[in-house]
Amino acid sequence: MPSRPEAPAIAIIVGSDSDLPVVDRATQVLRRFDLDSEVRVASAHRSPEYLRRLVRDGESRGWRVVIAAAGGAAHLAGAIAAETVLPVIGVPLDASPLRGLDALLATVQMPPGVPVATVAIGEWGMHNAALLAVQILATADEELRSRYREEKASLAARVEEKDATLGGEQS
Ligand code: RP5
Repeated sequence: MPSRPEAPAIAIIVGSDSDLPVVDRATQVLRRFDLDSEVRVASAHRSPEYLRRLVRDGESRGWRVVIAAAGGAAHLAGAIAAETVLPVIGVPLDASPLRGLDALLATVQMPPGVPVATVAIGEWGMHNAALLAVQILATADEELRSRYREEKASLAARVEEKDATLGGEQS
């Protein structure tokens, strides 16, 4: 496995290269905070040994939080959480006729002892997974925390602007 000496704090692992299109949603969010991520493909089912080595190597190189996105009977996030003490955010993807409900249940319903912070299915989940990763890093980074506060303030301002376009009329 290609190994680099220093890694970004955020890793995004997907179960297949067919999942890669949704990764953009997360990397765009991270870029707003000037954060890089390391995007990797590894499967809990098809390449369990490779996944294990990837996670152990990533943790030793400096990953601090892992976003794991997979579809179908998605055990990726749980399998990663089994190998590391890093926080793992699971993103269920819509990749089968069950439209992500299968991945949601497989990802969210972890037995006690091995938590996975599961977010929404698909693009919304990728977006929020990136924000959650920023929040986790921000617990030990005052500058990042302050930027996150600004992000929330601008979110609120955008809602108020949209409301203002209605002319402030009450129904
Ligand atoms: C999962 O199976 C992957 O995360 C992907 O969402 C799904 C289908 O994978 P491919 O058959 O397209 O490689 O493991």
